[in-house]
Amino acid sequence: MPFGGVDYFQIADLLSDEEKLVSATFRRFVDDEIMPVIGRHFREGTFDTSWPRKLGALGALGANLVGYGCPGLGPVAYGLIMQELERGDSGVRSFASVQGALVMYPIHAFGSEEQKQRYLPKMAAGELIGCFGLTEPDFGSNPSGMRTTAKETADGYVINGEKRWITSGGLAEVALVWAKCEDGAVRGFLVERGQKGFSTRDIHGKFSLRASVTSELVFEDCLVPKSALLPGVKGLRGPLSCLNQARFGIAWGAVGAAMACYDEALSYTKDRVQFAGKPIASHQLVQLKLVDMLQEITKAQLLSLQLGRLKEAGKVRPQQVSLAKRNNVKMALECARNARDLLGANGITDEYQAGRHMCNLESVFTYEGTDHIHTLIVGEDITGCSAF
Ligand code: TGC
Ligand code: FAD
Repeated sequence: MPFGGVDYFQIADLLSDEEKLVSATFRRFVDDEIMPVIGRHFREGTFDTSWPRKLGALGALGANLVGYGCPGLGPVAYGLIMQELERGDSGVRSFASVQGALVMYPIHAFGSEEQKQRYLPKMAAGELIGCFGLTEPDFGSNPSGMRTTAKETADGYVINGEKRWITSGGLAEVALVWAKCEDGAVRGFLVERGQKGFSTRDIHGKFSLRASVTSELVFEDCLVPKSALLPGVKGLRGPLSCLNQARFGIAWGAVGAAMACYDEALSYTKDRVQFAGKPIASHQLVQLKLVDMLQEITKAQLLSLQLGRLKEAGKVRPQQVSLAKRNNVKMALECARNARDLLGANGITDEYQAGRHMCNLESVFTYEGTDHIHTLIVGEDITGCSAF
């Protein structure tokens, strides 16, 4: 059942049969393959390296791209995949987002035919992992200030610089790295693991996204061939257009995490008894929290669906994607915090999901444009005044 039974307004009736089937397929996958092991991976801080191929076999990687081994699904089906994956864990959705929206999409949209043939089929199958290096230690919200450079020589480009907070960095065989060329223009380069002068270091001690690999990428006089350059895009528009794709998936994904928290809180409060032998679900203040969660989830489901239909019709604007990412992530974080509260002390253990989702969503609130940055993107759109 799409929306996993959290469908107060029969929104599933607005989906096509194909969209319902895709949703059900990934619901089963998450129940069978993610839920039994995610608690352990989160606790141990490990990413399950069997996931990429399993996700690839089901068509989750670059699901909305056409050709080169990609399934060519519509945006709503793609969004439903992200929703189901993030119902499992934001780290699993992050892996799929980065692979599909941040690495495969730009290769598909801006790559040479040779690059498409070389990378896309293997990436779609989950046989080759990619990462996206935009953020630097001193340039997160403002990537235009990046210090990583690419200098053209007779043999290719020499890249120098450092990227930080890069999802899948330590796993990736290919890194899409954004660097400034001598003319000041930002360009994308596909740098393969093993290239001299390129190394990665994983970041440890995370409270959040513990079942996802997050790394630094270091480039020290790293010479890449001319064929490593993404030929089809120049300027910050390149990486920012990838972010539109990934933010769209996050807007859907966050609703999945919220639904998992609501489901868990609803069933817990019906079982947990306090005062006069009554379940805590019978108290008005508890019902208020449950109803607030359901109400906000329902609004976010409708927002994502209309965002998907606009994308399908080729009418979606980046600012609309920003509004949806901002609303849905904030909503999911609030749901996770409320669910954690309703679980009492049990909510702080990893025997339950709410605490894990709550910690994960703190990253989702920050990455792919912080809540503030999306506020300012929409603020500029409606007022015409830039407030960055
Ligand atoms: P600005 O001067 O506004 O624009 C520069 C050029 O880019 C174009 N542009 C866009 N193009 C496509 N899509 C968009 N959303 C675009 N926004 C702007 C713009 O038209 C212009 O093009 P041109 O041809 O005229 O040069 O740029 P700015 O430097 O003022 O920056 C604007 C700002 C602050 C909104 C942008 O820098 C921003 O979005 N910052 C947030 C950074 C961010 O989100 N980083 C995410 C890193 S990746 C990540 O977090 C992965 S997490 C793992 C996972 O997804 O699961
Ligand atoms: P900063 O930009 O320093 O922001 C700190 C605070 O200042 C925030 O509250 C922010 O909203 C606020 N702020 C900044 N500027 C303004 C302003 N003008 N007005 C108002 N408030 C402002 N990046 C990648 O390139 N690839 C990845 O794969 C990737 N994966 C990530 C995975 C994880 C788990 C995390 C946590 C991050 C990842 N990132 C990745 C980086 C992410 O995109 C950045 O963390 C994010 O863009 C914010 O940058 P920052 O952390 O430097 O924060």
